[in-house]
Amino acid sequence: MYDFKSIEKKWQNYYEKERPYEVNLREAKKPFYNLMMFPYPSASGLHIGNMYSFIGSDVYGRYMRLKGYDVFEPIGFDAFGIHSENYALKVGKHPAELTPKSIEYFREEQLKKIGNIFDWRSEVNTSDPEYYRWTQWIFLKLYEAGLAEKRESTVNWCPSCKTVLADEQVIEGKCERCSTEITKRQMSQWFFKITKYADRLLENLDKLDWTEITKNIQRSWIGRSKGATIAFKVEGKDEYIEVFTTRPDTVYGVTYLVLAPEHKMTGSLIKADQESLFDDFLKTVNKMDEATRTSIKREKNGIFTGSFAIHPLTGERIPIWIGDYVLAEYGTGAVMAVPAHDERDYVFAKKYGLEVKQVIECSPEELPYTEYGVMINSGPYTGWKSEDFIEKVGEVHEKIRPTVNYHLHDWCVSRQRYWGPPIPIIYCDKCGIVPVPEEDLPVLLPETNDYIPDGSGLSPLARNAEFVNTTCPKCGNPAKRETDVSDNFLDSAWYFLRYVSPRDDKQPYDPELSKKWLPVDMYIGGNEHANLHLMYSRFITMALHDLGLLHFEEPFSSFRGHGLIIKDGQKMSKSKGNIVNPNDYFETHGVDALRTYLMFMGSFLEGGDFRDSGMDAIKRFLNRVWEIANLPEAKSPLELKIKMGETVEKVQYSIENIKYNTAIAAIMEFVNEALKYGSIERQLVIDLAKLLAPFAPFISEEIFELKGGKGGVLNAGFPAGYEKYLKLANIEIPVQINGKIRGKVLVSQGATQDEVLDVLKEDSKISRYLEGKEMKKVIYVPDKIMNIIVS
Ligand code: ANZ
Ligand code: ZN
Repeated sequence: MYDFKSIEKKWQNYYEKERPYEVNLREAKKPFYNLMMFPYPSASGLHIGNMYSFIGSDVYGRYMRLKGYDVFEPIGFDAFGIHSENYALKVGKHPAELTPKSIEYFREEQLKKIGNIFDWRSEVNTSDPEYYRWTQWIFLKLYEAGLAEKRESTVNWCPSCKTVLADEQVIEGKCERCSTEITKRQMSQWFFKITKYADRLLENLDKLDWTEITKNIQRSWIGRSKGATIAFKVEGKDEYIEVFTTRPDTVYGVTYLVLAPEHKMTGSLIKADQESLFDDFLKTVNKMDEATRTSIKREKNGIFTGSFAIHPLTGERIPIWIGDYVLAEYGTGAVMAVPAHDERDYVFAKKYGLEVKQVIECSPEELPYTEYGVMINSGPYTGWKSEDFIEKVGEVHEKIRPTVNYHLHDWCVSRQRYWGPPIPIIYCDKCGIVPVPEEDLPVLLPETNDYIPDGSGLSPLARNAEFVNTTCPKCGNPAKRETDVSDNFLDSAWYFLRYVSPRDDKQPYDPELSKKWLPVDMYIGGNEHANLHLMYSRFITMALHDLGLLHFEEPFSSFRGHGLIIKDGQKMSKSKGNIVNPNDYFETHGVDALRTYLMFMGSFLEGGDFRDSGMDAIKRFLNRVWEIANLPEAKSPLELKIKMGETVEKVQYSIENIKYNTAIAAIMEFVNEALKYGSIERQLVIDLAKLLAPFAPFISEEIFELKGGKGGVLNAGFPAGYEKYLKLANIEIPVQINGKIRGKVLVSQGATQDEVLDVLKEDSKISRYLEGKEMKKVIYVPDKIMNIIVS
């Protein structure tokens, strides 16, 4: 049994003092930037999910270090913003007081203990003025480039967090932070024009080495949809209703139009006798989120406006309806309904007795028939194929215009909160919107006890006269500061740039170092950030690139999204009382066992089920490793070297493909094999320590040292020299001695007679028959059989 407590303590201290894996950022020869998602100091400690992510990322970093790369693995704290602030509010503490304490605990009691090869010199804290000064600087750069704009819009409002949120922060209609149902408000807010980058954000995905699932989440969020805009004239008025459709080939099947209740024309179209009905309708609709409204399953509701439109191709009268399944923010906020070929229109039409007109060939039982097909009842286009019509849609009719639509909206970045970087803008009666001059940055967040959000739609900073009142940098007259702070996700959209030069007070990042280290080589983290942090970071990087401030436009060359942990088959939650606290296991099983178990319990990319029995089994496995390390030293048989050779290959392949569990399984197999012998060669033990080092750093360091290694196991290079045994492992050659088969040897195809002889002499079973004898004759049939006559 190995004494994990004292061993782990010893090596934790060694890492802290000797820092064996620190790299010189300027001089490194083989830079490899290994990034993980820095945590929010927003809870009483890092939870097991954070650890899972950090360890899985560190396994990769350690492996690359073993492979001889200068691995830069920084860490920091996403300490500004609503995450930390909500936690502080919950426990009734000032965020400025609580956050540094949380950071201290995360760093000293957790992150420094888990054995990651963190470079603590690069630690960043987004709430530090030396950091957020540059967050504000980035805001100004975007503003100068016309990518930041203040505008009035319908925005998401969290009644509990008392702030607006970006679309990405509304998950199934609820606040990403506190799970409160969001409502809509009409407010003037700062937006970043991420939609200008929609195409590039989409197209670049094909070039990125990212987990497919993450790319697909982004693809559907960007939601590029090709179709057409068609204008329908309102009967008796000189006004048009525009609709967006992906199926212009069904235009002859339109039997009514549907407007979103929030559509700007509803007021003028609705007939007086329908007005009170409409008001009630609007109230119920406002309570529903997007997903519910458009769900195919839900019953659809609507009201007839009493007005009609004219079909642009047939001249028919088309009733105009208002329906809850049409969204104001998508397309034009109005649809042409084709009940014969669209499911939602079909149920709506059936419910309200509206006409169903078939225009794509199919049998009537198949309605609603939503596939492409041959167009029927479609005037001059009858007989056309849907695809052809869609393809040529720009040419068919002047009232049908080809259009591309995106689901992605501009990023709303204002927050009516205290704990964030004040948006560096000044409002002057004379000069209008005036950006704070760069040399006046940072706009410091004032220290105040008046920081609780009040829900008024203004930040608590608006109550701080000393902060608000300033002078206009342009004309010197009295002026007022913007009082909103920027979104937390802006802080984290550029932190990976800051890591290379975190104390630079002249610029956000050192250009020389950023050239050398960026873009990030490997980023590992949770997929829940696919549309949030990962999308925003890509956008900010592209924008900075376009401004000539970065040499690359994609921040993360490789990204791997990992799975989630469940406990005993169930989702972990406070209410279920099944939360796993990592620090408990540091005491009972050790960090090495926890790390190894987390990586072993399932495929890292898919997640796994945490069971205490599994922890026990891993502890026993590490004890067996320890046993091997303490076996007497002696030459090991060829089989075991071949086994090691195979293990080296499996571990390499598995880690590179983030199949950590199969890497560990291969090491276990080797350990079981090795324990069959009463002794082992020193080199095999050293190589075992190396293979285990990405997963179980401390026991590996100890074994490496025990066998005479110095300066850290990861600095000793990946195990090598097994190719010759592996080559030998390719085919089996039976060995006949004096006419009797005495065994088989493994050789590579095409091995020469001498090579086969060398191998069979190392085989303990066969070599018995040769000992003390003279070889009279050797006949080798290549790749088939070896005949030896001895006397
Ligand atoms: C007529 C039609 C006929 C449609 C048909 C579909 C099938 P995606 O792919 O998501 O872009 N639509 C347009 N704007 C909408 C809105 N604001 N709220 C709800 N639905 C809206 O979907 C585009 C299709 O969704 C459009 O094509 C429109 O219905 C509907 F056989 O137009 B279609
Ligand atoms: Zn909230």
